[in-house]
Amino acid sequence: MSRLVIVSNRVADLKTGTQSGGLAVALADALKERGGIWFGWDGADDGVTGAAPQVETIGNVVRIAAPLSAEDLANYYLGYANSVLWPMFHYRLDLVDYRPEFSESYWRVNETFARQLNGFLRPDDIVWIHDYHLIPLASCLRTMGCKQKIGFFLHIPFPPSDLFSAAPEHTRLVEALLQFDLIGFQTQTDVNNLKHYLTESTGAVQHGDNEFVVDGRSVLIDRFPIGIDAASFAEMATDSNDEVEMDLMRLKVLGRRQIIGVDRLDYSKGLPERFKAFGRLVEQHPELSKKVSFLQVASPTREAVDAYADIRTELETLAGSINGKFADFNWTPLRYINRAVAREILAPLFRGSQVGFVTPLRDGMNLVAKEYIAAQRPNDPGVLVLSQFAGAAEELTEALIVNPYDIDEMARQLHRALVMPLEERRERHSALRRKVFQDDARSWLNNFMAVLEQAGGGSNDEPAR
Ligand code: ADQ
Repeated sequence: MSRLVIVSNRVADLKTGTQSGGLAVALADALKERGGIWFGWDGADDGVTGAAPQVETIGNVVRIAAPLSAEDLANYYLGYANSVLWPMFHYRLDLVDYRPEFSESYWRVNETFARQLNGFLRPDDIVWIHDYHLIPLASCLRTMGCKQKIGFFLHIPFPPSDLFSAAPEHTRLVEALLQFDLIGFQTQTDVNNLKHYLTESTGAVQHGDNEFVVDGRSVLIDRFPIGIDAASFAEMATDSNDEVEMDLMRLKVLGRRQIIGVDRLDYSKGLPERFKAFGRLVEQHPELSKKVSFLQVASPTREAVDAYADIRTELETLAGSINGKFADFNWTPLRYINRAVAREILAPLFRGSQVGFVTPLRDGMNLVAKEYIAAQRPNDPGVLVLSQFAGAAEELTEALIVNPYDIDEMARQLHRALVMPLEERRERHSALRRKVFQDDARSWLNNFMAVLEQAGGGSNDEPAR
């Protein structure tokens, strides 16, 4: 079996690993089985781009942690990746902040990473590159003569052709993408978006359903919806945690039900709309006064980017005004926690909450939706209210699917979730649970690897299949 080489923006901590999500664990397990390399940025903000990376061997896995300078972090990571590609791929051209220095840094950092990684590659390695930070990496490796199979998985959405064509450097980005042998997306919508672009705007010729041939190279494009490690998350949800138990007990004694939301504090997650929908629910249903509360956990990210600072201020104002209007001396309708919470606490909190409220305006997949389902008690499960614009909605069709821009509809579906009879809750949950357990992190990984192993091969000299 070939060695596996994983490249992600930030290299995983392969020693402790426990605090990370199911994805990092699944990838690390696959690496340990096959042997290989995990390459990525070392996470520090004071390095020298291009300086020797830190190389550590753990069993049969080599961890390569590359440094970046503060300037490149500002321009490559916060700049091009998170102020150009992130908004563009989340259909938010209005938030794209394109600057030449961002672009210069993005392409140069990718070239530097390629040069550093290339020295460690063997001819029969299989390379799997993750996410929008690293779109140019395969083309840089190809220029250096790499002929290995190289796959790419995009964790975020891929925008419709019209929108993408309006973005700076779209041609250059797609030319870089076409140097992969396999391009994996979360949903069929994303797959179709790239296919339309290729058909309309490039000379790529489609063969069958998902193969494109460009300049004699074959590229496969397919959907690989990501999953969670459902079994271990479900187990974590049953582990007792004193603080969570006390809080849930208090809610029970008061006859209060809980709606829960958990996100990174990102404008793509639809948080202001969600807060407003909860406010609307409480306003339209006075009988729910003191009977329901909404717990929103939102951890700050990318705060140096203006759009993130703006959304934080907006949420603080909204939370204050909803509580100011509806709270009583013994009831806080909306509890808003502005930091990360350990998974060991999140899992039982999901289990103790009667509604999972997951309403991004646009999301690649959204793992919180799957975690909420995995954490529920099968005999008395809660209800998932899910945005139609989360990738997860393509699979989790038994959730209450909502339009996150429609505040009234969200309030109506929240109410429906809160009063849903046990039998309907069980039926919906058992269908959802089956999917979340079946299509878990491990099966996602195996499916992607199986297709990549069969993919065309990276050589520009070889004729297409
Ligand atoms: P994210 O945008 O980060 O991921 P998501 O899929 O929800 O979004 O994953 C977040 C993970 O972090 C979940 O495991 C969640 O439990 C955890 N998390 C979120 N907020 C937290 C908080 N406040 N405290 C503690 N933990 C928190 C990107 C894409 C998604 C895609 C994933 C995986 O944007 O669409 O599903 O990658 O491919």
